[in-house]
Amino acid sequence: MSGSQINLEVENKFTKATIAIAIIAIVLGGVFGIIQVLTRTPNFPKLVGYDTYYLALTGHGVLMAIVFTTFYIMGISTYIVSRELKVNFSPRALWAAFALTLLGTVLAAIPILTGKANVLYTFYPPMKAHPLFYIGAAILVVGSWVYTFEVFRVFLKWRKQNPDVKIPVATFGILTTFIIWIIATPPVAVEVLLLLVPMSLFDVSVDVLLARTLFWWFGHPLVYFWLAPAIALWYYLVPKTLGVRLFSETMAKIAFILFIIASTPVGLHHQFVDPGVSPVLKFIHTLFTFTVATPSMLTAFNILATLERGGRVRGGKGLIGWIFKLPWSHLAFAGVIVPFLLFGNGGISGLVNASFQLNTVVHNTVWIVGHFHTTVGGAAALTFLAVTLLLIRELLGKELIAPKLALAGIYLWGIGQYIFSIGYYVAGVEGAPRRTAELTYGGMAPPSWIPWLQLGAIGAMVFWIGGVIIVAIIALSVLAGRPATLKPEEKLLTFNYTPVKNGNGGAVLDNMKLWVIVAIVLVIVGYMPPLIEIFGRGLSPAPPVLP
Ligand code: HAS
Repeated sequence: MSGSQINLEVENKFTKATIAIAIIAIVLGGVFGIIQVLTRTPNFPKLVGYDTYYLALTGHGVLMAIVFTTFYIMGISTYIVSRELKVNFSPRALWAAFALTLLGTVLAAIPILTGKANVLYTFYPPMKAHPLFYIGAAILVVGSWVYTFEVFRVFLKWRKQNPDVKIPVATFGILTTFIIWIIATPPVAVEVLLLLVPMSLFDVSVDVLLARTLFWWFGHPLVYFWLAPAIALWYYLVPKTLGVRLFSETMAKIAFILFIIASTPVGLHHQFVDPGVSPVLKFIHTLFTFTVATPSMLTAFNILATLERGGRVRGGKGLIGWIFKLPWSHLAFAGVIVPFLLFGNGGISGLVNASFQLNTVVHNTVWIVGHFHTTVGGAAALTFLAVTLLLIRELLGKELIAPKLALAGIYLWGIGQYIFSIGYYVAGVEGAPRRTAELTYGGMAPPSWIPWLQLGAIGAMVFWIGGVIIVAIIALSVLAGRPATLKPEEKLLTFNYTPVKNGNGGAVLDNMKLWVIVAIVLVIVGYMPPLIEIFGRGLSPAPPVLP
């Protein structure tokens, strides 16, 4: 059905089910998170032994970076696209995607939780996990593909009925998310199915450089799979909570287009220190990396300009007076602005990572951990949790049991992550490694690391408490929240879109086929040379080892 009003019963059920799984994942992942940060911090309580540390680290990475994000993004995408386009999703496709993604998650979780997959979320060979881990991961990806094609089908159906109507910005962001996903995931499926499943089942040796290159072909665009839905929510909610228009919808769409075309041919920036890939190719990926940083900076400008517009309509004067007029105590506003500010931190540290020379200083240090907790753990995860708080009222029809405490949780998360990242940035530059249970090296490590690692741990505890508060309020409001009485102006997540005809310039921006073709060409430019180099030299497979 499509048209002015559609029945959203199936879509709403799917959104509730997927976000419920996502919240369970972040709770489990959060338990692992606090265990690992306390255990690894010098002079802090060692909660677990080394083996369990790597079980927790694998569980934390997989549950947070893959399970929480994938389920949440499928849920919120369905909510947004069905409302903006007023086209129903196929119940069969939605529930098939849900079942496959959940099956894959459970199959991968069994070896993780039983300590038979301590390979971390990047599962680099030659370390090998139980076959179920890889088979589960592959099924999860297939489930997400089923969902991806359903999003495309809904969009194409809408496009056929509305050939010259502008694509609404939030839906444009969701399309961006899944175009990136469908371009980036085939290589990791090849790595898992053709290299890692045979390795785990039959001890087949694997060329490590080939496996890592296929993984990072997927691994960096993965971050924009996480980021694009969060940015789509920022573009929608920031102007909505301020009662103004987004500074520039055109700029927003250009940002999403740059994400589509430049987010994949960058993965070698995770392999700057890998031998076997020529510096020229690494440099080309660096150029693409700085290209894909541009849409985030466009987003920074677009959101900041919208904030200034919102502050000035509230009487803000002078260069910075408008900042103090913004509704900082408004839950929805805080829920998108704190992640945005965290992304200011995480994005800039990403540019350091991407700088070839600087990367040799920060690679495999806790600097990287500071970077990705303020990006996926800040920009994306906190946006998703904050929007979940809003959905309690607007989708479940229940009041939050303690909205002011939820607001405090959002700020605690933001402040804690800043403290965490600063501690880890400094310790990282001094050389403190990531992914290690032990950091003092039996007293031989530089003592200067210790206070910064401890500052990081204090920050982690602060943002962990913020997360516990937010998730507790979500759970208790679902269970015991009073029926919500929402005034029309309080309903923010309506995603009501009034069709607007496209002008010529707009039609180019909305030409998704063009951007997909450009993206695929750039992926070929970015990845054929390294693959030719790897295969041209001849593979050097390494026998698998247990972690
Ligand atoms: Fe990254 C490693 C480079 C963005 C996540 N990244 C990771 C890993 C994860 C991750 C999970 O070049 C670890 C993977 C592993 O386990 O090994 N990353 C970048 C670059 C960007 C970037 C250039 N990363 C992200 C996002 C993520 C994410 C987004 C998740 C959602 N990253 C790297 C590199 C590595 C890496 C290397 C490998 C390092 C190594 O050696 O292992 C860019 O897209 C960032 C662009 C963003 C900006 C900021 C825009 C600012 C905004 C807000 C402004 C706010 C203002 C107000 C102005 C340029 C939108 C206040 C301002 C303040 C400053 C407070």
